[in-house]
Amino acid sequence: MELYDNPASPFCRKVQVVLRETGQLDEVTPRFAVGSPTAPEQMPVAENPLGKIPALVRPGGATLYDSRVICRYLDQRAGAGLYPEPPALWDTLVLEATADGIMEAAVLMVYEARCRPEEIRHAPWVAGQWEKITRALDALEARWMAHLHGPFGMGQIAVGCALGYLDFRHGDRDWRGGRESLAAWFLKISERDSMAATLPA
Ligand code: GSF
Repeated sequence: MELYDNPASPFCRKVQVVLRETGQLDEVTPRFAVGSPTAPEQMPVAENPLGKIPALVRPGGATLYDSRVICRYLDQRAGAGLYPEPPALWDTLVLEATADGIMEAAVLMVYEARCRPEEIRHAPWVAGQWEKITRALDALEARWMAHLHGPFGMGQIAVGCALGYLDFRHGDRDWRGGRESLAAWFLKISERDSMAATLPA
């Protein structure tokens, strides 16, 4: 299989962590891809019409995107159990969606600065993205710590990748302030081999 990938992408990192956690790293050949909505030339637009990464090309099967589909596929393929059976599944999926929402807002903030000319940038829109992130972080701190400290699975992987991306791209914004439990949990999960081997770059 071929994986369109970039080490700076938090969505690609989810897939890279799952590959390591499920022992499938050797089954995937990475294909470096870089781009944005305004520069899709080097993105796998033939494989994913949305022009986004990650995208997993499978011989004899449809290309898979987005990261949630790829992670679920890799987990099932290995029988690894990163997604539990219902009803626990619904919590895992909501937690993954929350983490993905943090990543999406954080990536849009980067694109606003990178893709949009300075004179038409809109500060309230950027502030609104950061508000989404802070609300989601507050929800993690207030409601999800028991789950995060529970059995390891896709929810923990996704949240770990989201927090790592905040450090990588928005390190000046102090997401840890007032969220001591989440910060301590992140320190611990960052020590896992799969997380340490996939630091954003
Ligand atoms: C989001 C992927 C995405 O936005 C997923 O895979 O879960 N919901 C999708 N990827 C970014 C790269 S990034 O992680 O910074 C991407 O491909 N952007 C190009 C674009 O045109 O938005």
